[in-house]
Amino acid sequence: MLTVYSDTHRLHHGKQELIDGKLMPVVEMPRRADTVLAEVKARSLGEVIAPDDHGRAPIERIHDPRFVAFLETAWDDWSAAGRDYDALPFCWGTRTLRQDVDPARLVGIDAKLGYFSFDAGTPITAGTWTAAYTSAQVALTGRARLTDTGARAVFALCRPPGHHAGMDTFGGYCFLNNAAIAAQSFLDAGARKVAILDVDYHHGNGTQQIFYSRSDVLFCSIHGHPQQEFPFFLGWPEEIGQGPGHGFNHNFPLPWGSGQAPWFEAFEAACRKVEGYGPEVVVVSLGVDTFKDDPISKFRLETSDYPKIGERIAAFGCPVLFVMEGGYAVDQIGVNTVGLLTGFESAAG
Ligand code: SP5
Ligand code: ZN
Repeated sequence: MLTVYSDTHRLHHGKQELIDGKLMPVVEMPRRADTVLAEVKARSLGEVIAPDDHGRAPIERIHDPRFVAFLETAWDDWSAAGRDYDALPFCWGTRTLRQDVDPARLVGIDAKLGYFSFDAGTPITAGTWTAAYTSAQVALTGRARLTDTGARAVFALCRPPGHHAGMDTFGGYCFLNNAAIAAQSFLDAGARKVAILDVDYHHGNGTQQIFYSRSDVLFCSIHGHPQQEFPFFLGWPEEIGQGPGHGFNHNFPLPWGSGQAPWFEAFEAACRKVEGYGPEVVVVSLGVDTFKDDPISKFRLETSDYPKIGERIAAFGCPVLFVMEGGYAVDQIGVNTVGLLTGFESAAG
């Protein structure tokens, strides 16, 4: 299996995030991608290539251009305000404040950070824009390779991750929604039905929001129940899509402590939704924070479970783009991620 990867991810290295009410060292660190790449090489998964530059247009098929422009200049605006440490928002326009302010009227960086975000756990640093832009290009290059070569699968080793980023919001360590950008790019290259299967521990709230009213992209997610887990305010089972998207969104939330049996039962139900939809291509939002030793998550999958996930995905029988999302047990995310991919390869033949 081909891997797409760029060292540019290193330019995004936040120092601290707000976690349990305290500023703590970030868990979404460059060494995550290093561990995965090292295992790709150790297991001889296949060739590793650098991304091509597909430009800004495919990003703006998903994200509001004002949001993209904000991300591009956020660090400079923050620096111009005299700050030489990571940028974090602290004030949001929730229910009792105005929801409809034209963002063009928001002048200060603190207002813009609040407008375009939903959490205080996602620091912006000097290299964040370049890293996030390149991460989207990694996914887009994976999409192009899959379309152009007729390969069964490609691995887009994206960092920073993407599935929490909405049409005009960043959060959950995500800035640009790599999986959504790739899914749209498949459609723009001629596909008519794309499914996104999100196996990250957290709900892919950004991906759900982006495609919630559409029937050309099915979204299925297995994740920590929003009653207990971030992002709390989306990911409930009754969210099944709206308007033309009604019936094209499926959430499978599970309680803290869920291990192999309940996880695979929910995963099987999600896989059946994918198969019932009959997509031409599947994008997998591949997080391995479902692992029992993940420092911020509370599922209990074991290393031996990951190849089985890959085997089941291979049974879809259609091309698959794997897009890296979360996973914070840094020493094991390589083994678990590549274990899933080699499980896919052995079953896909
Ligand atoms: C891509 C991805 O996996 N993003 C995850 C973002 C999670 N951010 C919120 C983390 C909250 C952690 N709370 C548990 C603290 C343990 N003491
Ligand atoms: Zn996650």
